[in-house]
Amino acid sequence: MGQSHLLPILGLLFFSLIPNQLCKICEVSEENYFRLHPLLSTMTNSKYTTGTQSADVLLSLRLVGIQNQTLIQPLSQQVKKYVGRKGSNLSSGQLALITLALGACRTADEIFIYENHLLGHLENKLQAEIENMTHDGSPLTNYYQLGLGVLALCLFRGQYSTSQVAELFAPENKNYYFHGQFTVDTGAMAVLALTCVKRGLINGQTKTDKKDLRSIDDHIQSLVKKILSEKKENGLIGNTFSTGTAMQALFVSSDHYKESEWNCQQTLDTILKEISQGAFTLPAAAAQVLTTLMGKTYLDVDKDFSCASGLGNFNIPSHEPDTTTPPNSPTNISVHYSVKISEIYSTTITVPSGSVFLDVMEEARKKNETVFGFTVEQSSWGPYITSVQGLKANNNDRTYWELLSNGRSLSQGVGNYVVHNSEGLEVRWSKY
Ligand code: CBY
Repeated sequence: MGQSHLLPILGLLFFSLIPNQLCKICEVSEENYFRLHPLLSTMTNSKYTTGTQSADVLLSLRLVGIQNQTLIQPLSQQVKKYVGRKGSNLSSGQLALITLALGACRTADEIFIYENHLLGHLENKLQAEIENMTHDGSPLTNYYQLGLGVLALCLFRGQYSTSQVAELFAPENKNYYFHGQFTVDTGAMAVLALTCVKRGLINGQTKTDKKDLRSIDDHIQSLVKKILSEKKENGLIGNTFSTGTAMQALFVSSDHYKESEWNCQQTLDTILKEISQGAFTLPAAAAQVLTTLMGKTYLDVDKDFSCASGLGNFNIPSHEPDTTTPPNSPTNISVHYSVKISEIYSTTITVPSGSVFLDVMEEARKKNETVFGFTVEQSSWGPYITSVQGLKANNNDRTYWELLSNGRSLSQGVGNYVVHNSEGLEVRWSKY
């Protein structure tokens, strides 16, 4: 065969290898779609308490290609109403998430992004985050939100400085760590943002500076290594709720690790098992993991690309039978509850079985408002404790109220964690 014949074949081979090399994805096969039903029912049957929760769900439905307008329309309305209500009080990450959801694919929602100058607002919010860091090292919110912000600006061609991004997301930055421990959610979001910026530099959309490109690539390399080192024996990366985002980061950065370093199928199987055990009861949690399990990542957001209909033959469960029906006559359980600042204040509380951490805190407050009084705010992950005994958590000081059970930090919030008989629950004044 002459050279002229070989060239097109080599070209074809080259192009068929590129996507594989840049993006290695394992996803749920069609015969296993039914195992995703619990996620869909969490996402479609919950009452959304915050607009960011709706944004999380909207983004996911659009990315996986669910086109059902009776589901999509109300979510899109809720998100827009929320922007109207909160205006400039939205945080950087909230604005970013809302922009991603409204512009996930080509729809009329795009106009809303531009009419309301969401990108300009996001640019200002990110500058305010960075400004706050020059004072005491911590952003106004957190590094996960900074990652989301840069990701949205990059995907929607907003303004940002690549050298600033390269500097901000250096892996040794303290904001990647809580209690000295690398946070997988935060690292994974940074990898997604940095990969978007890197692609922009390579494709020549942004002015290429070789030094920035090299340092961004080094950061991705080192963050991927840190993410992989948080892989557990069962395949989870970090914990149940960070695994989805971690998988997305690994999907888009497969040129930074060897195939032998990550068994994607094992991680996928463990997540499917966790779904069947009812782990994903929060819309935000279900939405993030659904995107991943359908082989999509936040880098697939493209306002100029028509909305896919990937899940055309996917049955959306209308009313999932409730598998967690409480027993007919609720039995009571009792738990130990304490608030720890430097002193410990303890009590014993009786609640119906099936109660969550927040129920225990409310019972304790009824007993003694001074000692057990607290305030709570809604977040996209459910209620978040902001103060106890009047002592308020503060981002600049990196203080927060940590939840523990028998001395171990919990991986669920107060609205979600179901308490057990004779368990020792604690809210502790902590520094991350
Ligand atoms: N999202 C955010 O801004 C949050 C970013 C995030 C990294 C987030 C986890 C991951 C995500 N996907 O959104 C995050 N948590 C942060 C940054 C924080 C800090 C918030 C303060 C700040 N600077 O903004 C802080 C204080 C360290 C923190 N999380 C505290 C807590 C505890 C809350 C207790 C309380 N006071 O109510 C708690 C319960 C841990 C504990 N044992 O005390 C906690 N977080 C948990 C469990 C979680 C996970 C929730 C999982 C679940 N099923 O409920 C989490 C997904 C998340 C939300 N935190 Co934080 C991490 C995980 O376990 N994988 C952007 C916005 C637009 O949505």
